[in-house]
Amino acid sequence: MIRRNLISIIVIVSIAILCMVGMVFADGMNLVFSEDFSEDEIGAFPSRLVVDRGRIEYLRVVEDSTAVGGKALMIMGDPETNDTRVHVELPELLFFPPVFEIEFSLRVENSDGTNFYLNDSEAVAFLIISPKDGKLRYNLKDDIATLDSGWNRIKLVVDLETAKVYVYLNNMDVPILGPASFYKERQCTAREGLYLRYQLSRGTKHPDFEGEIYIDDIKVRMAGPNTELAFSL
Ligand SMILES: [Ca+2]
Repeated sequence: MIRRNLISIIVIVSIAILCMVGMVFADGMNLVFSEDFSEDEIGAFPSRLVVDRGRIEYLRVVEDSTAVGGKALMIMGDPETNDTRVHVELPELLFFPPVFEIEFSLRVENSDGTNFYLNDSEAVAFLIISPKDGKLRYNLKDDIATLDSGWNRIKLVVDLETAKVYVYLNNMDVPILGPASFYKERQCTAREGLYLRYQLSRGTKHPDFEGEIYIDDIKVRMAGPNTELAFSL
């Protein structure tokens, strides 16, 4: 009787473990970073992003009833400094998977001098996305889509192994671009220290740039069986 109970327990525990493993690997992508600024103080710097260069008047969390959780990150071009910059560090993993997704919401009031960069630890740019005159421009060359005047959802699917990227805008089923090459056909050799940078240029070089954008609901997902494990270490 005891033995039969023991076997039952082992079977139940095994099924439970298999179910959990199945959930983790269901779509092969694990959420490793999520930020909607709802925990941040209004009028403060974003607490979980890294502010490289920015004054609080031009870079801060603001109240926004149309944003997820009622708050968003405002970034504006600063007439006194050449760049307002903030970045999201991609998690450093022991076994960095080759494919990852970055998703965020974007609302553009004025796109002057605005670019988003995917950089490595040595500040080499692999990807430059620019909201420009109501369009989305890829790697400073081609306009790939028209932005909505309200919130837009942008997703980048990046494969470091093949050095290719897919860009999605609002419709997450069909990419608007891809597979497309990295900026200047670069390869990504350094997999540690990758980051996505939001940058607005202005300062004395471009005093007429009055860029103003809003960012919200940033999510980073990574593929591969190591992701969950590495994050629990
Ligand atoms: Ca939000």
